[in-house]
Amino acid sequence: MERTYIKELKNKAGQEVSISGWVDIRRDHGKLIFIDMRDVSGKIQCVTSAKNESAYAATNELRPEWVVTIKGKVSERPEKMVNKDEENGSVELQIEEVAILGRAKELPFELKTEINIDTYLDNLPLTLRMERGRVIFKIQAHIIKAFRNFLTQEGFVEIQAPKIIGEDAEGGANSFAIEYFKHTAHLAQSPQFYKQIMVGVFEKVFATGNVYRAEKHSTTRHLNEYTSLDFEMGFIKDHTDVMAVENKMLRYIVEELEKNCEKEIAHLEANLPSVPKNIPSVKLREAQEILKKEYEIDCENAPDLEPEHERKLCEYSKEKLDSEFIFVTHFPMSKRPMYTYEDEEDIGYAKGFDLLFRGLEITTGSQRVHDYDILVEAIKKKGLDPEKFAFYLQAFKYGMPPHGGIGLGLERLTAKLLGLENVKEATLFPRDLNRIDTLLSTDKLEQK
Ligand code: AMO
Repeated sequence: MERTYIKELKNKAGQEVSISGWVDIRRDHGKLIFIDMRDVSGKIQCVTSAKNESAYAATNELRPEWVVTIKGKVSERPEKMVNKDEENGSVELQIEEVAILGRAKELPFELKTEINIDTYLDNLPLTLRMERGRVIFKIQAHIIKAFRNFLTQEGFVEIQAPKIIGEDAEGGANSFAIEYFKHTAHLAQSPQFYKQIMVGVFEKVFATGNVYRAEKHSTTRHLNEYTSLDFEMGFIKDHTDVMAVENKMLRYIVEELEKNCEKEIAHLEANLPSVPKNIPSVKLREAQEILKKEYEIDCENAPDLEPEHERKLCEYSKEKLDSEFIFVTHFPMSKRPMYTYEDEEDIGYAKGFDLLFRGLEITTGSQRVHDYDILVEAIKKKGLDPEKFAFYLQAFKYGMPPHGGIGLGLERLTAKLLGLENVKEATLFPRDLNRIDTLLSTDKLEQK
């Protein structure tokens, strides 16, 4: 008999079906055994009674997480047993035959139990099967899909940027060095150079891929490997064109989640934001004035925002500007990478921005320098050697349009959209200071 996906069962009362999946929960009630079965599409309650000897004996063997095929008849539940909260709450499956496809050892804990984050991370191959994990990563898949769809519709071409690079793209210290035959290479911190180079080919490009940061922070917002959603576009007037595309893209992503993930969002009790048509934007210096006036935080002349400042600015934006998003522009050039374009009308400050959402920076973007000579000078000004950037510089040597783009942290966006406290909850297999799947032994690290 052909397999029926569990979500179809509500329309199949009276029919014989065959379903396959995992035993989610088993409950014994006197002479009845109830098995909640789970597949990728949903859940269904299956039942057998001691009266059906062979079915009862086969069902009696089953334990949580065993993988089985069950044949049986779908029946309407009696009125008072209908569970309106469940998709298949009006039906159940009367078990006739059970075939075991895969057995599971005894679980270390019940999948319904509340567990702390370390236990959750130690047991990911199992804990990701819990409803919460399944829901979070299903929504995340929709975020990436919406990012792709939106940019494709806008005429951007998807590119794959390399993850092994020679020199560190951002010229910073936070890169992992790796052995590369007889050489030292680095893991990419961003697709920055390659997306810019590809503007010279396709004008508008985007990439979704893993990037690596050798940051020794152990916080709720830092990962050592994360997914960067990047786009880069040519022929812009200035950074505000880039901000406008990001604004429109965020509206699209939220709309798509509302359309496609209603149940999942409800399960997490998450509140999706409304993304304004025009996300408010302030210069860093204006932001600092606001922090002083409204919150008595004295940070004028600081080159960047501290996490507490980001939280307060978002609070302000929500209350006073009716937006959970706020752009902060014009950071000092000294704090921005060498490819950042300086504002001719505000010398010393960048035509670049951060986007803050619900208290956290989720994006950095800017207009880029596209003139070869100016870029060489900018590299030197940062104390870097243009020779080392010769490969990247070819793009500029041979003609580039004014362009700009963004990098958006997928995990930070997911966490903030869904109200998760830690970005690790929005990362399938998080890598941090102390963990690559399993906890790293400090002894081993020291021996190396
Ligand atoms: P930046 O370094 O600001 O900019 O990174 C862009 C966005 O990536 C996310 N992010 C992180 N997420 C989790 N863990 C981390 N350790 C981490 N570091 C950064 C944040 C951040 O806003 N090349 C530029 C982008 C550009 O200008 O196009 C860049 O990478 O959400």
